[in-house]
Amino acid sequence: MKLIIYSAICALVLASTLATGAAAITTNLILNGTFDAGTANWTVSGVDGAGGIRADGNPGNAFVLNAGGGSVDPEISQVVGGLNPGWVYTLTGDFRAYHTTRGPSTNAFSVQIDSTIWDFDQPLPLRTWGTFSLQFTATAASQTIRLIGERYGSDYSTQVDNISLVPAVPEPSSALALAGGFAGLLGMRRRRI
Ligand SMILES: [Ca+2]
Ligand SMILES: [Ca+2]
Repeated sequence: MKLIIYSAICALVLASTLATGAAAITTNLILNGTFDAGTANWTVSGVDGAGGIRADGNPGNAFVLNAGGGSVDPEISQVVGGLNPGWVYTLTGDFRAYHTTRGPSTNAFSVQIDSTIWDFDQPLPLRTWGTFSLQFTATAASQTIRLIGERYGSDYSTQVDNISLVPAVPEPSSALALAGGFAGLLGMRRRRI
């Protein structure tokens, strides 16, 4: 009887773990993170005519954060809903130094979530795609994600694509490792009886 209960608990934990892992790769809380729909769902601020949507993304459309290098930094932002306060989330995206006359440079690109800022160095060399990634703990059900270029008075434009925001739960590989662990425990339990 004990073995049956133990097995049932293992099965429940395993099913729950696998379900959570699967959700991690399917639910992107950012809308139009690929820019396939142009600037839909995004608010654009401080971007000049040398910036905006371009078709040479990774792939398809992507957004170029460009301004004149002055005090107003070019940015796009999106208010993300559906967050669970207290949960940890992972924000990722592709980015690269875009214009040929300047950069790549350090601290030329930032992500700001409400009042917290993460600075990133542009990938080397020029026009090589890289990935930025950060984790944060949600403090409200809805928060504002801002992607900002030409930071701190610089004139180093950045192109962004494939923006994703998902809960930072175990990846499917971790879930499978856990499944292996549970199976091993079950086997040990059986041998002892
Ligand atoms: Ca794209
Ligand atoms: Ca510029």
